[in-house]
Amino acid sequence: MQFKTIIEPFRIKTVEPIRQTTREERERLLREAGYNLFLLRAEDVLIDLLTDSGTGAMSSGQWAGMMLGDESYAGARSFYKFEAAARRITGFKHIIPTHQGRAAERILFGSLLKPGDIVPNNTHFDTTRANVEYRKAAALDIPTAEARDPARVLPFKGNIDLDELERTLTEKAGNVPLAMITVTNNSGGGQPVSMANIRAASESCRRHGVLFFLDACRFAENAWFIKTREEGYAEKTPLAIAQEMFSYADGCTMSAKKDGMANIGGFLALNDDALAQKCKNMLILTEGFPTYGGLAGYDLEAIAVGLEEVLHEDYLQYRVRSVAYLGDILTANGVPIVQPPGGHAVYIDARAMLPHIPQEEYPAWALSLVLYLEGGVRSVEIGSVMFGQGPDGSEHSAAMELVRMAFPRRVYTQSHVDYLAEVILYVNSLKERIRGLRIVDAPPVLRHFTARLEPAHGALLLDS
Ligand code: P70
Repeated sequence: MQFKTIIEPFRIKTVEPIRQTTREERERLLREAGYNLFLLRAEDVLIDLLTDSGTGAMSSGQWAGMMLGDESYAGARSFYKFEAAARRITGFKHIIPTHQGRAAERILFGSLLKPGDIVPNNTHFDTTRANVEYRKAAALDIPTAEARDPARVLPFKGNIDLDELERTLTEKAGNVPLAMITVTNNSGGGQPVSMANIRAASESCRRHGVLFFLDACRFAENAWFIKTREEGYAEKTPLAIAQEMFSYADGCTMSAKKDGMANIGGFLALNDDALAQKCKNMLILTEGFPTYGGLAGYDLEAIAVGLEEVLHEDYLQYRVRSVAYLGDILTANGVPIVQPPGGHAVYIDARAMLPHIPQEEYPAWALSLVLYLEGGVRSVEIGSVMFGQGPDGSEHSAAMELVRMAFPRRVYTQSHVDYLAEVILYVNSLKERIRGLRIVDAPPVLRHFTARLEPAHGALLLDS
């Protein structure tokens, strides 16, 4: 290539205005929302990095596909397209559509887990953990030790700790119906898992007769990191790499709202006939008939096209580069982030940035609020509000206090990211004035979505 700039590999055909608010308005809006960014109206947000889930822009190919949607209740043509697209990548025998990832989790865990069981995973994400715990089973996070050090730069910080996995499978034999690996590791910084790690975890599970599943939400980004970081994969296509990743697993859960490039949808895929039958029976009870699983025919079409587009090399190169672009600016200016930048998001290490705020006062939550207050930017806390509550209601500190800025797919341009960097650097310049919060009111599970908080020291940001 003659030129080094990596461009957005698309042009924009439809635009959606975004709205500036004043700082004064945002101060009021935060108060009214109980200091919880989930409770804001989206139109009061300028740049929305709350999640990369379902927030992407669809391509003209996907919109065209939607017009072909077959809305038949049973046996719709759209289902067979969707099934073929998912099977081409995963190779699994049974492809079961669901309305999103957590429905696939609930159905799988509902069919497999009994009270007292243990599910090892590199790191469970919020709904996955909650769905395991809902079955009165234990969600065991066993990332490698390096993953807990945000500043360390390593190629595959998403890896599962293979020794811990082997020990768990040996010591808890009979109580581990399945083990999982989440690609990429969302709670731990969007970090990839190496092919070698997936293969070894799979072998360990096979030896112990335990099912091995991928939580595959961001499989394409993981495949790209394998291509660019793991020896022996540089010449392989993202599709071939993804196929190899799935070949080591017995099944997967998938949220098509991420690397399915769709606004809604997901699937459960697996090889075992009896388990698939059990899952399909559950599906019919709560989601829908197995050829639509709670989705419209046009959703199935959008996912079928999205699963193909997400593996395009120019897209993946742009995707990972645009996240790293923000990460590089922050690193160069001394803002502590999880290193290296992840596939779908940059994560600020709030404990390192705000050492004066104790974990009990939720430093990452406070930082996410100030980013909104100053710049109209919405991010999400991945820290002790999200992960600090045990199934028995007890309070403990999370492993890390992170603010995740997740990039919706194909939505924001480089100047949006330049603005974002400016906001973050400004907030970094007034970090000493940021104060923590306390929870006023929260539900017993998944509290971050609806909890109400208040500043623990009178104000979120002390006057200068
Ligand atoms: C996110 C969303 C969803 C998810 C995931 C992994 C690794 C399963 C699921 C469930 C959730 C979220 C978090 C904060 C704010 C908004 C949304 N992750 N496994 O953004 O999939 O949502 O389709 O049920 O990351 O990371 P689904």
